[in-house]
Amino acid sequence: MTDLERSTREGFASRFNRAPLGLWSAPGRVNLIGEHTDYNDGFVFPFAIDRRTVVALAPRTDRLVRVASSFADEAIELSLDELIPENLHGWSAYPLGVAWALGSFGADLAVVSGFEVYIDSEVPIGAGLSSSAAIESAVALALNDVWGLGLDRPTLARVGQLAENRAVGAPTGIMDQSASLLGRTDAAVFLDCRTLDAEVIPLGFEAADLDLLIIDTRVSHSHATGGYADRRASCEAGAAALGVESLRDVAEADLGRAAELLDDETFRRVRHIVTENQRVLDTVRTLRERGPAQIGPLLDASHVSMRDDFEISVPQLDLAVETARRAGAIGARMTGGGFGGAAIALTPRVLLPVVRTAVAEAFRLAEYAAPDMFVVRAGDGAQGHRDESDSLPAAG
Ligand code: GAF
Repeated sequence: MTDLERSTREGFASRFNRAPLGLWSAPGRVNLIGEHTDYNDGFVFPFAIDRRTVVALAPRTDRLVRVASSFADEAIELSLDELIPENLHGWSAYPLGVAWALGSFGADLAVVSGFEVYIDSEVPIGAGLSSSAAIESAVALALNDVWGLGLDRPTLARVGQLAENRAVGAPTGIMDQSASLLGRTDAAVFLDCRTLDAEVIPLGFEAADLDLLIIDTRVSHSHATGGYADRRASCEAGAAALGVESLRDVAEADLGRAAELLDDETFRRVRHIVTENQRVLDTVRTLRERGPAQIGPLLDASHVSMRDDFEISVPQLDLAVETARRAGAIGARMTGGGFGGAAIALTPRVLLPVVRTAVAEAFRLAEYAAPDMFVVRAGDGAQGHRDESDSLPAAG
């Protein structure tokens, strides 16, 4: 048992005065490439990281739900009869939103049992590593088991997305939950967000002596407000003006016509999505044919596109990316929804200290808050087990 699993079990016991039925966990994610393409029916290539959220959960015999966590003092209580998005607020909207969303995927919320859940996490909050998807995926896996729903993992990803869209109010796509549920050690998830076909592809970073450095700028962001929804609306407006169902249906060869039909800003939003989809395909092909040391230019081009066309970067992210590249990273880009959060820098292991020092110094000179920097590795997706058995079969 890991330290985090032990502390989650203890947190449950001290909060609810009994033992949980079991522990379920799910990781945060890093997106290697493919940004804002998920809600445009496009391609993404994220991986689950080696930092997890653990939930300890036990059913009740009545209809009460009680939710507690290591990151909030108060426990939230409500009856399953009151479980609607309008009643869910703050951090508890993530776990409770999942319970509500399962009602759209086969759970009969009028008859299922209440439950108690305690949540602890080592996924940094606000760093752009999807601490939210980690909670949603762990809770979805736990309730899928405890309520006996038999849903497969792609469906559990849709449950988490629905919770995020309706209970949290962030109009996000399917990428983060898919990575958290489908990820594997040393591999990334190549996901077609239109068909939800997923392929797990080895990254080979270890063998190539490469590390993925996270540079968390500590500029906070929220996808429930402002820019994220605005970008999504621009994409939908662009698709409508071009007469296609989604921007997935626009090819690079169509961009000339798009430039004539669209205003400059909408055109640049569209161009980011179209070229980013192609960069995901190129990254997967390059990785397979030439290895991870060759994908750097695609990461760099992705950042430029997000900075100039999609306009979701911030000066701290640009500085992190430029400095890391100059200090020896083979490719770097902001990752996640943007407007803050983290950059990634794919770095030869021997140059890690040089890159870290250069970025820290650049931030100091610019008088920005010191960034938080750490290496992440691709880890396994969500998993869980009840106490009385060693392990549960994978969902689905
Ligand atoms: C956030 C969202 F949750 C994802 O669905 C995705 O759109 C991402 O931003 C941008 O690629 O993480």
